[in-house]
Amino acid sequence: MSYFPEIPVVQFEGASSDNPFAFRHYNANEKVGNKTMAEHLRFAAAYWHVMRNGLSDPFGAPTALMPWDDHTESLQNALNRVPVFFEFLEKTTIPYYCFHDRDISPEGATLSETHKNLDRVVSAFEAQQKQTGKKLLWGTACLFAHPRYAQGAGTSPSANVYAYAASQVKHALEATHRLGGEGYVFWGGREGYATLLNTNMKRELDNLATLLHLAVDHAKKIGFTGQFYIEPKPREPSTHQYDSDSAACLNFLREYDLLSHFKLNLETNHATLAGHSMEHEMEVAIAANALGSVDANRGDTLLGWDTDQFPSDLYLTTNIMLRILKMGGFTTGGLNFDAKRRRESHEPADLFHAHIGGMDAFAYGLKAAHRIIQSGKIDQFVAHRYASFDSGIGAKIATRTTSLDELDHYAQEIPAPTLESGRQELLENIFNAQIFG
Ligand code: XLS
Ligand code: NI
Ligand code: NI
Repeated sequence: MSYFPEIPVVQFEGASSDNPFAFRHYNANEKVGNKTMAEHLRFAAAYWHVMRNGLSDPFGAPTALMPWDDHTESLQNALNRVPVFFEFLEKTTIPYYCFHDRDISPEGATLSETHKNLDRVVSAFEAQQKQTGKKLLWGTACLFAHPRYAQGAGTSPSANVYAYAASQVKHALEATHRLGGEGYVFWGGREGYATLLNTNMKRELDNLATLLHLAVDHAKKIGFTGQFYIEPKPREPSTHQYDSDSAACLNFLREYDLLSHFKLNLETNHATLAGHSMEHEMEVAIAANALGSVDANRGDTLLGWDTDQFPSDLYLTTNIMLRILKMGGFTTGGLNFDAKRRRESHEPADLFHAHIGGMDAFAYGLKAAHRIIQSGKIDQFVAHRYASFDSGIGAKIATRTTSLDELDHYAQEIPAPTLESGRQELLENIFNAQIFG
């Protein structure tokens, strides 16, 4: 039985191919440096977008055609979706996936029935993983959709709501563990506030940190050794979310003694919502040795919200892969397409066009980033730009073995410093030369 009978298993055909269901750059086993493209890129598909996103928007009904789905919240419908998703993974050759507990299984009449539903669907995932060799990059709990979480989950003003959230985290973590997940994500869409008039910020942050500590403790208890991540986002759906950007997350993790247990899962469109570039967010995380994984998408410069579009911008993919390569590659993380088709792209075939395009854009970015590193020109320029800190008075500053007295004396003895060009335009030309190939 095939759910996508018209779609072939997507193969690499090279840049000259005009087959819309072929890769032009992503060649899984081709080596770039000392690893294959598949090893570098570690692509994952997001269950919530592929299987559950009907493509509605705040002004209009869903448009997505999902002939396999009966549009009920029944357990049977949840089970029916599972083989569809795995056929999708097989045909796109995407090796990993990510899920929220509530994407894959419905709420029951009681919390314990809800957990039973999850267990049942996880068994179906387990069987499909065994059959196809597909793997779980990370799991997470949806602590933002249900009305009970309207005022927060780990930051709810109600201890009972908090307990519900904790119960969900426990079961989602156990499901992730059962499926051999390499990571577990916390994204706090409701962990923030709408107004400070009713908010005790300190109390909410303390409680949120406790939830993360409890999760770390529980992971130890059940033997889950995967990586925990926080995914920053400044707003949407909440007016202000505590995990607003890389710097805010790192500060929170440090303050509450969680930095040794967590890394960041950075999403491009969240970076731009926070008023940063993705490159900026990555540099901040990498400097703290805390870049774990990437939610690969992009925003639209003309729209101010999280459009979660598929990555197609080669500048962006090159910049992302440049930083991934420089940090030595992903370990537990990967490139998760947390991206949705446009509402107008409602046919199943569009799911394939979207992912094929994203995979090719990242494969191209990987090759360009590798060429940039190989040419060494930008790295040499940057090294030279800071070379004055490698010896003499600069080395004393770098090793913090000087004083204001010494620097004062030194500065008065030397000729006035002259300005050296930052060469931004030259560097942009060098970067472009490698994108052109
Ligand atoms: C929403 C987030 C979400 C997380 C997982 O904006 O990107 O999808 O990745 O909860
Ligand atoms: Ni995301
Ligand atoms: Ni997002």
